[in-house]
Formats: sequence, structure tokens, C-alpha cells
Amino acid sequence: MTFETVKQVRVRYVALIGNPNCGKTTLFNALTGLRQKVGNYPGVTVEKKEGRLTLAGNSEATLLDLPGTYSLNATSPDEKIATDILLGRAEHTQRPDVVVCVVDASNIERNLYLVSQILDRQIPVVVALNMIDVAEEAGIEVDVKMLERELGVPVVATIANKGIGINELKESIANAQSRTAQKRPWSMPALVEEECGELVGLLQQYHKLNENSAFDEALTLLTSPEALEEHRDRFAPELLAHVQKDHERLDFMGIDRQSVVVEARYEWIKSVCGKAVTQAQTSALSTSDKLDRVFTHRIWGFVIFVGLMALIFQTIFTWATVPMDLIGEGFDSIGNHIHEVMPAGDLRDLLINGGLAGVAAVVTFLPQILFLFLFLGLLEDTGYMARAAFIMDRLMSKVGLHGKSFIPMLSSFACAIPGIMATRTIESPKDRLVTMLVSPLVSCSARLPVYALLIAAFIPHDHVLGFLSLPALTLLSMYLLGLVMALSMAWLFKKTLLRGAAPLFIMELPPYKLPSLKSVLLQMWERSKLFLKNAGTIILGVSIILWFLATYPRVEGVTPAEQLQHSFVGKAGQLIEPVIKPLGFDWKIGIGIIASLLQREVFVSTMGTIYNIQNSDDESGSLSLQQQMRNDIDPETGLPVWTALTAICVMVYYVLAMQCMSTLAVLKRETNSWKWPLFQLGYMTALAYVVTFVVYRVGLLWGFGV
Ligand SMILES: Nc1nc2c(ncn2[C@@H]2O[C@H](COP(=O)(O)OP(=O)(O)OP(=O)(O)O)[C@@H](O)[C@H]2O)c(=O)[nH]1
Ligand SMILES: [Mg+2]
Repeated sequence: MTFETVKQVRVRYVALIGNPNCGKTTLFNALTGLRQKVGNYPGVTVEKKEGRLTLAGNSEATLLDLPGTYSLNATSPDEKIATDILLGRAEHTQRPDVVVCVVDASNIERNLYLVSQILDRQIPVVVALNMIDVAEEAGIEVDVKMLERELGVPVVATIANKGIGINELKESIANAQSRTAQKRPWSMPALVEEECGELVGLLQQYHKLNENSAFDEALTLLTSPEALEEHRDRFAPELLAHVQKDHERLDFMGIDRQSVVVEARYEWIKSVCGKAVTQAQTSALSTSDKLDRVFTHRIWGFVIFVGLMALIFQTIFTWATVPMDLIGEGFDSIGNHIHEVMPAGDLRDLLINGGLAGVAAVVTFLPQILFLFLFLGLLEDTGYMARAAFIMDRLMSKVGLHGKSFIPMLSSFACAIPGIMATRTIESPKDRLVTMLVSPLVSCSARLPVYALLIAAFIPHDHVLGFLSLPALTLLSMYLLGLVMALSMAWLFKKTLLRGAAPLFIMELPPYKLPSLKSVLLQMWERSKLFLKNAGTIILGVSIILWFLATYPRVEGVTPAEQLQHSFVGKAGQLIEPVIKPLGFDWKIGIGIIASLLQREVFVSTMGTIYNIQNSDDESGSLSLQQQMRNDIDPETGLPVWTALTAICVMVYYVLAMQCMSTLAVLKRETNSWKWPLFQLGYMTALAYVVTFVVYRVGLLWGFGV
């Protein structure tokens, strides 16, 4: 094959494109020094991300990381972002000068499909042949020089996570050539070629398209059954008549219009691979396959999934206690110090009971959040996440969704916001909406402090089933309740509001990998920063406001507990008490729920502030928040405000209620209307109320109310 390279490209804008999970973001991080999220499952990146790239001779370029895509005709929202930018159809984003097409060497045939589509566009391309280590392990050897010759573009072998090949890649990017005079390497059956050629001519004549776009349009018009209908008004009638005739002719000749182009491309790919790739004969099953026999087994897979969750929650409880106690003691000594050095008065109260108590109550749970993220990171990076989606697929299809919809739910264990973003990989708009509506029912890390506080305070530390403790079991139950409710609501929505056929499941299972400790630790670090920043801003702010509302107006000569009753907060609490009384909640819990409509951790800081104020005069003020809650007596009935049943009811309420403004804001952005966020707020709150009510009543009947 001959090709003339014409001129060097001025490289200002470079985009990374490639199949999902081929290592684009890892490469992006290696090239830019940034730390975008990487994970061993398809669909980690769902937005475009920009970074600076320094090329040879210190010239600077912008590098773009894109969501993965299998082809340029993809339809899911994340894939559309990638193809729109590549084809210069995206608003506010210019077309890249150079495209780095990342190819997973261990999956080279499938990855070359996208390459062949990109080659058609004549865009300056560099191929990064990534994961050559994984390929080698699987006995696949690629002759890079031969591949380069066959593709007609530079190919650089890389191992992105080890930084291998990065400099060579930079060099190739800087030297990228524009490739205007190149001949298309693959070809279709003669008749199709002939008709395609005619159409290209007509498109150029009637619609003044350049040759590349005309070819692209011609292929779509010839092969896609919907395209003709969809684009009727865009094209000249003469052209449409011609297309109609072409279809008839091809159908008459027995040519499958839908697959002819795909087959032609694969034909070419096969011949390229035949020359450049050698696959050693390995009859033995790979380690990944062996592991998958167990992990994706119909029954064992499920048992292992629940077992893993149980193990995680058990560890979260046992390992976290030591650092938690340390943090608690740290805050205590800060409080004592302030108590000693400052004169008594409102300012001291504000610092200790307002600021410190609220922030301390939340920050104490940092270790648990860190452990949660450690485990989530490990599950993601080893590739287990994709298996979880796979074993859940049968269950998911029963509720009418795709196994793919389980990934957003798993991401929601961290936070519903990445969960909602992860739904961008779902093609069907209805299924995507259903998944967005139910994902926030899955317990996120903001609920963990609420659960952890209440479990530590009110659930006895007994052991069940030998290794599993009652607290861990309670926590596991809350997480499972969230999952089960998410699936049930999905089923309900699919049956009623958002009917549609259950889609077919096609999801890749990436090979298992040893997790990269660095990337897991990095995620934990980013998360702690976020958590602490939040504690220092939102939690602190809300605590201070709450302190004022719980301290004023002042009444003379009463105990702090009575003073609290007379404060704005106390008054407001009495106002809402009738609404929450049926759930077994007292007014302080009501205030906690209202304040934490902003975000769920605020419940914990609210309890910290309110109880510190209530007990500020006596020695019990130095007790831990848990003990203060356990000691709290309802002045009217003389009974404890909190029982194990109350604690469980509050947890159940927090599993189900929509207590997060940021999630609603993201849902508004993704659906482009207020309708769905409001619906979500409404249905989740109603669900929480009804289920908590039932749990409370049943609990009372069974005599758990004491
Ligand atoms: N062994 C090996 N692993 C790699 C290599 N490059 C990336 N990885 C790992 O492959 C997984 C996927 O990497 P990502 O960078 O998230 O892939 P991506 O293409 O951005 O994926 P999406 O955003 O989901 O499309 C991660 O676990 C990486 O650590 C490589 O060259 N060799
Ligand atoms: Mg990515």
C-alpha cells in the first residue's frame, strides 16, 4: 500500500479515544501528571476531561480524555460525547488536531474496528498499542512495525500503568502527519462499492459535502434501515430516490445491507492481524477464566457477593474503632482546652457546643469512610465490579433492566452523584432514567456516619454466626435493604411510568488484575480531603446556625434542657413532632431530619450540637454523644427517647429518604428538567415514611419498643 504523507500537523489539541477499559485514562494521567479516576471495568470515564501536555521542544498542547466507545455509530450518552468531539460535531469543543487511538493489545481485533472507522476520516492518528503486558501474558505477540505498515499510521507500544512508552508516544504525537491522500484500505463487495461511489458523487453534487463526509453519509444511507426515514428532509429528493433504488437492488441481490460494512471492516482487520499478530496456542484456561468459574457461578457468585459485603462491613466496624477512638479523644482534648482557657459565656458555648460538637460528631467517622473506599477501590481495580454486574444481570433482567444498570448502583455505594453519572453508559433513555431514579436508594458513604452512630449506640455487640457481629449484621441489612428497594422500585417504574422491553446484556468482563495500591490510596486520599473540607465548611456552617437557633431566645433561670425547649429549634421541633410521632421519632430527630435535607451527615452533627447544648451544665456534657443519646429521657413520659427500635427506624428512614440536595441538582442537570428531581424527592420521602411506619408498628407489636 502506498501513502503520501503531506505535512506536519500543528499540534494544539489532542484527543484520546478508544474502546472502554483499554487504558485511556491511565495514559491520560501518565501524559499529563493528573489523577483522573481509573478503574478496571468499562465505563469509568463518562465525561470529557482536559489536561496539559508538554511535547518535544516544550510546545504545549491540550489533551482530552474521552469516554470509551466501541464504534463511531454509538448511541449511549457517554459514547456520543466521544464521537461528537472526534467528528467535530460537539458544541464548545473544537475538533482535535491529532487523535491518539488507544488499542488494547490483548483484544486487538475488536479494538481495530474503531481504528478502521477513524482511519476513514483521514484525521491525523497515532495508535497507542496499550496493555502489551497483558497481551504477552495471554500469549499474544504483536509485530509493531508490521502493524504500523498495515495501518499506515504510527504505532507506539505502551504499558500505561507503568509509564512505559510514554515518551515515544509524545514524540509520535508531535510528529503526527496529516493523511489526506490516503486510500481506504478495506473494501466492500463490488456492487456495494459501486453504489457507494455513485452516492458519494451525488452527495458532493447536491449537498457540497467533502469526500470524507460524503463517504460517511453514503455508508449510513446505504446500510442503516432507520437512516433513510430519519434524514428524509435533510436530503434532495433525487438523492433519496437513488438511495431507494440502491436498497432495492442490494436486497434483490441478497446482500445484507446492515452487516455488509461491518463484515468488510472485519475482513480487513483479519488480514491485518494475520500479518501482525501471532497467538501462541494456549489450551489451558487463563487464571481469569478459572476465577470466573467461581465468581460468576449461578449460586456461588451470589453467595460470594453477599459474603464479601458482610466481610467488608465486619471489617469496617472492627478496624475502624481504634482510629475513631483516637479522633474522638483528640476532639475531647481540644474541647477541654477551650473550656479551660476561655471565660464562660456565649462565645465559649458557640465554639464548643456549636462548632466543635457538630464537626467532631461527623469527623469521628472518617476512618469508616476510608475503609469503605479502600474496599470499593479494591473491588473496582481488581475487576470484581464487572463480575458483580454480571451475576446481578439475571436479577436485573427480572426487574426489566440491563446488568449495566448495576454498575451505577455499585458506584452509588460511594455516592449517588457518580452513580447517576455512570448511567450515561446506558443506551435506552428510559432505562437510564429508571436507573437514575433508583440509584440514590443504594446506601452512600454519607449514610455511613448515621448508621455507624446509631448502631454503635444502640445495637448490642453480640455475635451471630460465629464471626459476624450484630452491629455488622445490622449494617449489612441496611445496605441490602437499600439494594432491594432500588431493585423493587426499578421494577415498579419499568412496569408503570417507563415501560420498555428488557434489553439484552452485553458486557465485557475485563481480566482480573492485581489492584494498584497507588490508585486505591489516591482515591482514599481524594475522598478524605473532600470529607474534611465538607466538615470544615457545610457541617461547620450548619452547626453554627443550629447553635444560634438552639440557644436563643434566652430564658432566665431554667436548665439548659428547658432552655433548649424554649429556643427556636425547640419550638420548630414541637411543630413538626406530630408528623413524625407515628414513626416513633421525638422532636430532636425531627430537627435532625430537616437539617439533613441538605446532606445526610448533617443528622450526626445536629445530634452532636443539640445534645451538647442540652447537657451543657452537668458533668454528663463530657460524655460521648452515644452515651448522651442513651441517657436521654423524655420529660413527659419518663421513658428513654431512644430504644434499639427507634435507632433502627431512623436508619430505615435514612436508607430510603432523599436527603441530598447535590444529588437532586445533578439529576436536574442530567435530565434537563425539574420534573424528575422533584418526583424523586417526593417518591423517596413517601417511601421512607411508609416503610419506617410499618417497621415501627411491627417492632412495637413484637415488643421491641423497650
Ligand atoms: N496491566 C496493565 N493494566 C493497565 C494498562 N493500562 C491501564 N491498565 C489498567 O486497566 C484498567 C482500565 O484503565 P482505565 O485507564 O480506567 O481505562 P479507560 O480506557 O479510561 O476506561 P473507560 O474510562 O472505562 O473507558 C485499570 O485497572 C488500569 O490500571 C497496561 O498497560 N497494562
Ligand atoms: Mg477512562
